[in-house]
Amino acid sequence: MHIDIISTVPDLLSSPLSHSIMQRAQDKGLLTVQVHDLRPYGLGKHNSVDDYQFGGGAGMVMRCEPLAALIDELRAQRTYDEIIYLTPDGERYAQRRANRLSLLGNLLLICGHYKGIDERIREEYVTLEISIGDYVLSGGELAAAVVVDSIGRLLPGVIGDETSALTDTFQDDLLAPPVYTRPAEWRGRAVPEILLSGNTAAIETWREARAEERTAARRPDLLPPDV
Ligand code: 6GU
Repeated sequence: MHIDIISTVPDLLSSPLSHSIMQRAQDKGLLTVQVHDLRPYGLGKHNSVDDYQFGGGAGMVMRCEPLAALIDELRAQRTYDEIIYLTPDGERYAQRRANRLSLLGNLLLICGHYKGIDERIREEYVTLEISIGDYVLSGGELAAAVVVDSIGRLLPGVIGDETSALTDTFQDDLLAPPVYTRPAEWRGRAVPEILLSGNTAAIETWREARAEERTAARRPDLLPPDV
């Protein structure tokens, strides 16, 4: 998979994408991520990428021309399966979307700043708009890092234990059950005995029950409606 990211603050993206699992995905050649600085495409001697909004109101809007110039340049090199704009008024991001995106080949992510990007860029180029939750970030970069991480770890071969991504919280609309490692007793707290029993069927039943219990307590919205 190849992911291009357009940003006015590319530095914000370098650190999260160059650690542990993201780095492993890239080292193994399973994922390539390229961050493209929008600033050189800005207008005038200050390379301006934003302007006041028509109709008045606080906050600047990112102009069409710099974005269009960079997007056109990138599209001349690749065909994108999705052109994604990260925005708090986008579709709420969840595991289902991460799963689907992880099956694609080329993605282009656009990070906005200020009041966002001119609506006409969304109409002209964007095929998918994503929000990572109901709160406002100062720019799309952290959201883009979230999206890239959530996709990257799903690519076959990225995570060592192939089954581990499948048992994640949310992967079957349930929160994950509690997990334990050594020592078997710590500060008077014992690990649930069943986990030491070696009875894999009983352990699986126990984990399912704990997952359902935890989901009912913390995220009842994830459970199917009562009939
Ligand atoms: Cl994708 N962008 C910004 N700026 N804020 C957000 C967001 C995205 N998702 C939630 N809040």
